[in-house]
Amino acid sequence: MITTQFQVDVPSWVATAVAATGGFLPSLDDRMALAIHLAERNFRDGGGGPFAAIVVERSSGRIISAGVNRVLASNLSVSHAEVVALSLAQCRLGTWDLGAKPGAPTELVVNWRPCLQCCGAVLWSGISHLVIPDDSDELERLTGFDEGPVPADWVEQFERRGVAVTRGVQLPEALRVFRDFSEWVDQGRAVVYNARGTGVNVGRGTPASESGAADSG
Ligand code: AZG
Ligand code: ZN
Repeated sequence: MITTQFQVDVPSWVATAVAATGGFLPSLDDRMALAIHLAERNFRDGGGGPFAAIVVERSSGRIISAGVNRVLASNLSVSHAEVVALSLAQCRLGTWDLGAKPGAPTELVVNWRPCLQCCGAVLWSGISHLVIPDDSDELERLTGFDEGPVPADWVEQFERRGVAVTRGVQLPEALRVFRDFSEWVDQGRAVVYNARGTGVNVGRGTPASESGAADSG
C-alpha cells in the first residue's frame, strides 16, 4: 500500500514558550526574540536545524502560530520553520489565505531570510509582512547550510507581490545562535542537511543515476 497522508508536529515546549509570553508580543524585537529562542532550543533538542518562525497579527501582536524546523524529526525535507509556522496558522484559522481577513494583516517573523523553498511558501501564504534579522550570506558562511539559488532581487519581488520585508531586527543575537550551532556541528552533535552536491554532502552517497538501483515503480 502507498502512504496516503503525512503529518508534522512541533514539540510541546513550543506551545509552552508561546504561553509564557501571554500570547501577545507588541514589538518586533520581542517577536524576533521568541523566534530566536525557539530556534536555539530546536537545534539543541535535535529535531531540526536552528530555525524558528512565528505568525502574528501584525497590529496587535497576537501570536497565531509558532513553528520550528522539523526536517530531522519528521523525515520530511520540506519541514522548514516557515512552512511549519504558516501551515499551523492556516490550520488554526481554517484558510489557505492568511490575508483573507479584511483589516487584519498577518506577519511572519523568522530568524533568517527564507530559503529558496520558503520564498515560495511565503509568497503563496497570504502573509503581508516578513520580518528577519538579515538577508546576507552570513548564515551560510557560519553554518554551512545551502539556502538555494534565492534571487538577488528577492526583496523587490516580494514587495511587488504585496509582502513588505523588514530587515535588521535582533541581528547580533541571531548570529550568536548560528555560531553556537556551528560549534555543535564541529563537535558532531548537530547535522547540516543540504542538497546533493552542496556543502557537507559533497562527495557523500552515490547519485541515483550511478547506483543501478532504478525504481521499477
Ligand atoms: C533554512 N532556512 C530557513 N530560513 N529556515 C529553515 O527552516 C531552514 N532549514 N534549512 N535552511
Ligand atoms: Zn526554507
